[in-house]
Amino acid sequence: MLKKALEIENLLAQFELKGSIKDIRGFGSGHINDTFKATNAEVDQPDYLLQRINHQVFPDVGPMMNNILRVTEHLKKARSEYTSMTIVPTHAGELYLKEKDGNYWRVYIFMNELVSYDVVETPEQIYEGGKAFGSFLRDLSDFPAETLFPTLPNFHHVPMRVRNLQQAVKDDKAKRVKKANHLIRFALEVAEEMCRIQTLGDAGKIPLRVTHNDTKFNNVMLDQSGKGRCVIDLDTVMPGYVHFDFGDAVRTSVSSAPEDEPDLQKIQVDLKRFQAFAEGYLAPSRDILSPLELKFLPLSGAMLAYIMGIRFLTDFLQGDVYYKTHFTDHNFQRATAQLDLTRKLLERLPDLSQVIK
Ligand code: GN1
Ligand code: MG
Repeated sequence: MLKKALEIENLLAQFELKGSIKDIRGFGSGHINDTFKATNAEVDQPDYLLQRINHQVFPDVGPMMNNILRVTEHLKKARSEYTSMTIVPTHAGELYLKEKDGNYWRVYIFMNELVSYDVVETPEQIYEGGKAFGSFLRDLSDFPAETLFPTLPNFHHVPMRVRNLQQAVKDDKAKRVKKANHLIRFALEVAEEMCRIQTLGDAGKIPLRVTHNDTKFNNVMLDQSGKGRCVIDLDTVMPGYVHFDFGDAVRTSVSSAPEDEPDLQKIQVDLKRFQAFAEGYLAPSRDILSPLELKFLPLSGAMLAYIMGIRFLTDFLQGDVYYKTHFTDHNFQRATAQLDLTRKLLERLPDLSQVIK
């Protein structure tokens, strides 16, 4: 629920803001946190992004914010062509505010001159976004990954996600298994194939790196000329495999259809889009990746579409308890789209591998 404007103003007054706020409104399309834009009355002072952190999903707000601070500071020092998010502390010097009612809030500087796309439009934008994500990986390759707090342990762990799905099927809490049977069947059919990258990781054959873990395309900001400038939404930055970041960006850029597209005909794997993304991502990062990491990049898009597909499906079966939904069956529609994309990405695997080669 949106708090009354006055309450939000009081809340903002506890942060180190410059100027004075003239307007506050809901912002963005995230599925987890509540986001607002606070506009400054003074033109030469910044606008701000205010977020209420969903602490059901993120129980350890302090360590999470500490990860974000350390990573953004490292990125700013990397002196690359990219910028990074800036946390605005409270007057008490904290990275977030805990209210008496138990809510957690934080503030960032709003990047007015930059834009992001829920559905990315051109190969040039895809290349630029890919390059920004690839640079993120490279610029953090000298950061000690093991010192980051595991904000959401096993976040992209496919075997665990499959077990959660199986449990939700067994419980059938919302009495929706019948409706979703065809999706469950497909999900279990491809489960083994989808576990391959995790198996390599468990065997120590691919390294843990600092990864973003939520590289859907609306988490990269481009400037007015279309150049990639900043990777945002660092809540899930923690140790992971390159495949998590490469795959989530492939999932959200390879087709011109949105994540919850109801018309499956519109979900297509466009090789030109894939190539633009891969070229962008690998330009800054190719040199740090091992042959085995490179070899499994083509499979990673299907893996991330699969992870999202079964997470949406699990949430649907549990009665929509995790993601924000905008209509009845929204999670069902999302799961249907993401599992359809999984199947299509698996069918095109030989072509994707050809592009990476
Ligand atoms: C959630 O915060 P947001 O909306 O970018 C989710 C991601 C999913 C994404 C699907 C913490 O991200 O893992 O990929 O929705 N984040 C969390 O759109 O669960
Ligand atoms: Mg997020």
